[in-house]
Amino acid sequence: MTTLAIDIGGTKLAAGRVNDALQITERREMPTPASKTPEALADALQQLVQPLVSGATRVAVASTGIIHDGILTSINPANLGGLARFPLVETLSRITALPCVALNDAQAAALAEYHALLTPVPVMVFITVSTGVGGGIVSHGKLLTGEGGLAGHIGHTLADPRGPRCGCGRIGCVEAIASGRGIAAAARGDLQGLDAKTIFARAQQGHTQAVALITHSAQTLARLIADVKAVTDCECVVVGGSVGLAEGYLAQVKAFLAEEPQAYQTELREARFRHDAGLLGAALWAEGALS
Ligand code: ADP
Ligand code: BMX
Ligand code: ZN
Repeated sequence: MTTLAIDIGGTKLAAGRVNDALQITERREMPTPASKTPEALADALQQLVQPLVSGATRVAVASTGIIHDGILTSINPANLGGLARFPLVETLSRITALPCVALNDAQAAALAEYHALLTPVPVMVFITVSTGVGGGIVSHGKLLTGEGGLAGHIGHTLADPRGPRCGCGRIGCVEAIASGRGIAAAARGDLQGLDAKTIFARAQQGHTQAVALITHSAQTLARLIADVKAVTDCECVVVGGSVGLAEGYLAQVKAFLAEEPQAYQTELREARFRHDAGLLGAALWAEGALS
């Protein structure tokens, strides 16, 4: 059976064909449209999946946003070009004429990473540091989605009451500081207007402000992880997303977490499936939901 898996992020759209051995046989990527209109996203998805759809028997979507009853509702619309609501399952069923399931991107990645653990643990938490900061919790083999799909949205917990306003409406969320968008928004002077990827490159060259912005992100993430440990008593936290997987980032997070009291320590790992965790998690979810 071939699953057409799709990952909708705030910066990029990815899609691939996933076989029964959970291998991605073909993979495509394109930028997420920076448009408020649902039509722009539907058009982009059509272009993305059209070369992959033949021979697939089902569609599985991992998407940024709260996913409930097949509908995407942004908690932070700024991360999705201002798009607040999108009929995800209806749109992809129409485009592909296949049965379709959808879940949040970080929840999907959590499922895949849990599946990849060599030794199962009672509680594992996945965190993506990407356009936003997302999370997924697996407890005793079960992914927590919540009744309305909100479970795991730990990027919207408080990092700093004097921090910037988050696109979700709260002040000082972890996401507003630690995410790729948060890093870029805090940049001043010669770094203003640059994206997080470029700011990481400047930090590698020793740019003082760039180094400080990344350090602030890593410290904020370490504090979040200590909070997550206190809430879930997880055995490990797996980190993904392009910021989370950037060279040297997790080492900094580890160093900041080591400064916290012993009770808040937990094992930190990079996502084994790297940038494909969302695609593979969606395919796994489809196995349970559609077979
Ligand atoms: P999405 O949020 O669409 O899932 P990513 O996981 O690629 O996508 O995260 C996008 C964010 O990561 C952007 O803020 C981008 O600037 C940043 N980014 C992309 N590549 C890198 C990199 N190599 N190093 C650091 N940051 C990166
Ligand atoms: C935001 C929120 C989450 C998502 C997280 C990471 C929106 C549109 N998204 O907190 O649902 O899991 O970003 O998303 O409200 P990504 O785009 O960085 O992968
Ligand atoms: Zn927020």
